[in-house]
Amino acid sequence: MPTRTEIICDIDQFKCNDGTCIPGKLACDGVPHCKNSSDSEDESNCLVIVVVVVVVVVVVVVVAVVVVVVVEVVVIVKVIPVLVQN
Ligand SMILES: [Ca+2]
Repeated sequence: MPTRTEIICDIDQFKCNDGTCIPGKLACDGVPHCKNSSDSEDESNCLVIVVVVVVVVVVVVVVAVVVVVVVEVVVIVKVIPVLVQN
């Protein structure tokens, strides 16, 4: 039984469907780099990556804003009355 050699790309590389490894920075740069590909897979699914990054950034910002608002409300409700009484 013949054995298939699995091509393993480095962690900073993108693996094309034909097994070719290209530098990761060439993926999603708007230029097809996978040679034997009709659908230039190094340029597909890029929108999904962008959307995921945007969603993560939005979630982080929203959480940060909520934390700041909660801290400010706690200061206003708990700390200021104590300072005013003293
Ligand atoms: Ca590319």
